[in-house]
Amino acid sequence: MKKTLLPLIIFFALVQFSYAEDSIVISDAWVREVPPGTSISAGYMTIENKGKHDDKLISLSSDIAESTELHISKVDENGVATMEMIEILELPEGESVELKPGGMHIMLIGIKESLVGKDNVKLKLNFEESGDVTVEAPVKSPRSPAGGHHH
Ligand SMILES: [Cu+2]
Repeated sequence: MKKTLLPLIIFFALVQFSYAEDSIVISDAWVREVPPGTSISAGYMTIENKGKHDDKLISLSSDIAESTELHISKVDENGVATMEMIEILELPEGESVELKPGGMHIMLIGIKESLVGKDNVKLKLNFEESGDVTVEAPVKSPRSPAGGHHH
């Protein structure tokens, strides 16, 4: 019994390591270009948990904004578009979550510098299990006003 214990510990240490490396996969990230002087914008992406554990997105930050929150756009019973803050986003094993215009989004509040002419915005996502994941999200100006983010 004693002899088998050490290899077992090494095995679990390796599993833990590889898990932390690539369990969260982020794709299609972008940030909405807004006119200079606009204090808010939004970021979108697909977050996929390819790990072998459930995970949670617990906080967000960006150098260009004073605060960064996860929101979901909703339409209330009077047809008025509103947004709700999501404190913690659950990411069960094998699941993916799409952040897109009209749905869930990363709200950039208190933008410090103009996004016009900027190529990328750095977004840092902090996961309970996987730690920090930094994304370089290209700044895009969507052509279709239907995808607009209303406040
Ligand atoms: Cu919002």
